[in-house]
Amino acid sequence: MDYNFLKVEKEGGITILKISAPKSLNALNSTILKELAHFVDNLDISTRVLIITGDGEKSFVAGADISEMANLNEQQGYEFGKLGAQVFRAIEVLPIPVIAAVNGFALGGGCELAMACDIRIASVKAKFGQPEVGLGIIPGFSGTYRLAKLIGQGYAKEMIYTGKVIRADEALRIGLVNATYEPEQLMPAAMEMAQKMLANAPVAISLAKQSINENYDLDAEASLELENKLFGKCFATRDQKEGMAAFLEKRHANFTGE
Ligand code: CO8
Repeated sequence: MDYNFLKVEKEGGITILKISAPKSLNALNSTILKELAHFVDNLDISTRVLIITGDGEKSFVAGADISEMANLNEQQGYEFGKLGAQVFRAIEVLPIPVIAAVNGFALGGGCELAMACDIRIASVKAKFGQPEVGLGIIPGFSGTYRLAKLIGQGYAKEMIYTGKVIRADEALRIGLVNATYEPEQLMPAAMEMAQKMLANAPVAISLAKQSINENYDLDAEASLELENKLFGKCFATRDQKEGMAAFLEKRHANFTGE
């Protein structure tokens, strides 16, 4: 499929996805959401780390497309929200690490997209917010769920009720992003992080991701049992034998993802 709003680049095992709708600061309309869904469903299996960023210098994603939402009725609003939530969930459960390199505005659905990624790093020029209540709606692409989990209910409620837009240094302080960089250093930093991941065993990373993601919604007993099961699974992989043999033989491991 040819994409009108996505730009895809590959560098070894790293795929870089740019959301590109320059006329609306990369706001997400339903066509972009469908392109994203197609991209995620058909992600090339040689991709071992995905980096998502916004095209241009100003914006990561400035939210869902307000012009498309303006005249929706209740059922259409439900369906639009569901489309976004399903795409973001598909990103969240990809069996590979996904890094959001937030290069500018990450508002509304943009902040929600970043939160569906495993890790967020940001340009010092990035701005974050959930301004939906100022438009008469709530965060509808799973923002009420993920923001509260990521930064705690107190600050999530403050951000959502006030709709305030925060700078990257504040996002760093509250744990919404892991690190901030000068704009020109953002993509190199994302690539460097991805390269470090590439050096490790892919199945182990995927199982660790599954364990962290699924543990979130379980009680302590179920959570520890899940981790235990996934830990056991690692021992069925060639990479576990290779990783431990390499350590014992004092050499670098050669992981194959088996
Ligand atoms: N939707 C549509 N168009 C947008 C959006 C958007 N979210 N954001 C920016 N644009 C457009 C502007 O309308 C403008 O278009 P034009 O040139 O034709 O007038 C163009 O992009 C450039 O924007 P500005 O001129 O406003 O640029 P500024 O630098 O002055 O301001 C801002 C940048 C601060 C980002 C400003 O554009 C802004 O406030 N945008 C809206 C941000 C926002 O409110 N986002 C949240 C949207 S709601 C949402 O995401 C809900 C998700 C859940 C949906 C659930 C569905 C039921």
